[in-house]
Amino acid sequence: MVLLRKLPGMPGWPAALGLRLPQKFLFLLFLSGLLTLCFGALFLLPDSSRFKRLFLPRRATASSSSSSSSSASSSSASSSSTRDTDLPRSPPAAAEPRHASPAAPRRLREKLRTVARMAGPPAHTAPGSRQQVQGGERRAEPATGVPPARETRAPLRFDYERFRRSLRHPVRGRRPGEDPETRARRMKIKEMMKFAWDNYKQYALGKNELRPLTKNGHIGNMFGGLRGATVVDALDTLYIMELEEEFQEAKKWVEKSFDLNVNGEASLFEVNIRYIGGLLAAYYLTGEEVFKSKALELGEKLLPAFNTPTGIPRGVINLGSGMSWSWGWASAGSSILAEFGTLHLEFLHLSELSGNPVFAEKVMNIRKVLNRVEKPQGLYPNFLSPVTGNWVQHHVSIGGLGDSFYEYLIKSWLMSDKKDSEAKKMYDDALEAIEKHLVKKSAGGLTYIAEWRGGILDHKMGHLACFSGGMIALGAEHAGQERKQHYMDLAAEITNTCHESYARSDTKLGPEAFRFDAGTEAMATRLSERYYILRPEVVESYMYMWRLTHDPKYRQWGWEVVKALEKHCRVEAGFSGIRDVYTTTPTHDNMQQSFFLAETLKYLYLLFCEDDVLSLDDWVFNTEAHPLPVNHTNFKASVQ
Ligand code: DMJ
Repeated sequence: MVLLRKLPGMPGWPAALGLRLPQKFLFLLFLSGLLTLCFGALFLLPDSSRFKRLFLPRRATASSSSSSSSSASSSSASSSSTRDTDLPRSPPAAAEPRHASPAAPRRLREKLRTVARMAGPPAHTAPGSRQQVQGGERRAEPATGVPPARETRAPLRFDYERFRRSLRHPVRGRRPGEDPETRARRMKIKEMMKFAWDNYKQYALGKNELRPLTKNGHIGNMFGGLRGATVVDALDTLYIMELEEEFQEAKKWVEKSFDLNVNGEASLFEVNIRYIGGLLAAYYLTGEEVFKSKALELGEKLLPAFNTPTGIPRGVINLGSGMSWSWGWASAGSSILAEFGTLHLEFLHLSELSGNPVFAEKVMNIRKVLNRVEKPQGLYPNFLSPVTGNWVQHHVSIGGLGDSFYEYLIKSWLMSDKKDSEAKKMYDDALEAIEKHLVKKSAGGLTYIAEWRGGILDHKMGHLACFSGGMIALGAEHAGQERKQHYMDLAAEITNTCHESYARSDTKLGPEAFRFDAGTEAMATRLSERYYILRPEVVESYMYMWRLTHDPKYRQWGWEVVKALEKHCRVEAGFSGIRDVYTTTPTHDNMQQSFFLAETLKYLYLLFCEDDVLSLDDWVFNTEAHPLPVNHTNFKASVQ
């Protein structure tokens, strides 16, 4: 209209139509009626939240915008897909919070109701828990992200004492007359932990990792300015090993120096598995409130990463501003399966402890998106667009980029006390597809899991993929009778192959990746794959295989690793990774990874413990080996 009026030589409109005054009046009446109708329709359309946002104050749109969330579909979001593709590391366009809503499919709504029931009405409020950071702006939101339930019962809180009473075994186990050799070996591993901790404390306390050759600390850029990754990763290992003084040192650092008000780009996945996992485990083991409140506060800071059209989080988040990005290296602005698929265990516990279902809602929505998307040959590719919810590339791997997604499916089921049958089914179906398309036997009779690139197999296994022996054994325990032996055999074969990758090296430590082609079996063929960075996956599988079979060879193999670590990785001021496992005089990489204390040493220690220490009946280990309790019972109690 305005344009027409301003055009030179054009009369005003509707004068341009040559209307008289009464006709003009009627025309304007008609026009205003039409406008009113259009305006009203915006509010009645099923997905009117975007328009409502233009007209209503933000606070009022919170629940309605969430109603559109669960219906995010590939088609509706496809137009922004190009932007996401072009600018993988640029801030995303403001997106709606994706909460459960009346529009969510019935199954999801029921699940969320169950989770909300399990969590009870919000009673505990973590610092900042009623605010959600979005795109750098803090705005008020209901803590749950869903309209508050009309609740008249007394509020419930997490009852720590009740939780402890529900455990079936003492956390640190009993010590019935054990054989002296097993005890001596366990004590040796405890000494290694003390050595690793003492050196970290002396040279790098407060930094993320120790550099044991140069005797200083390393900060890196994975944790968005958070410090003390080794402290948080080590807490539960120190506690389990009864290194009391060292545990107190670590706890004191968390109380006095662990600063969450940071402003940097963090990996959502790494912060979750190391920091949130480590803090949650420390809380469940000790009941110390500081661990719980830090975990909840940090959990809140991760929530803005989920503000994408599908609710699939992006991989990188600025912990200060709440802006999130996809990794620059990730195909077409995609999110990584092993990253967004490895949040479930921790996020359910954040909801359990806070009484705030928002965390559970976020991860249940991820599952919903994954259930909806078509799987090529039943397989889960590693790259998914957070904008469209479609796969971006058909690369499938049970090693890096895919690994812990599968682990979290079976562990979600176990952690739910075997009630989450959806997770179990997803795991069973995924494993069946993996076995059908990826599991192979070498000419020399070694079973391995290849990688899949759009139907073409890459006959390679990464060190990371070696966790799968333990996972398959853990799942086999609970498979139907006829499948159980089959999966236990598969788990044993894979664990054996991973052991071969160690046994065939000069150092008796395994390479980062090993191959089965051109006459090679279980050895690295490329220079760039010959390093060992103190990774845990092989000993992790030994630990599960030992617990589930009690075949002494697994303890024997674990002890070989202890000796190799002592010989090749122990240096004057800690433990270091090595650059080449195929030489007896390897050079060191000058890095004591935090997962060495969280995982490698913990799994080795547990291998030489009785089964009731962190019993598999009571605990599941997150992917960084932090124990989280099985939900045997409802831990909530009324607060009078
Ligand atoms: C750990 O941080 C976790 O186990 C993760 O799932 C994968 N890799 C490292 C250790 O290798």
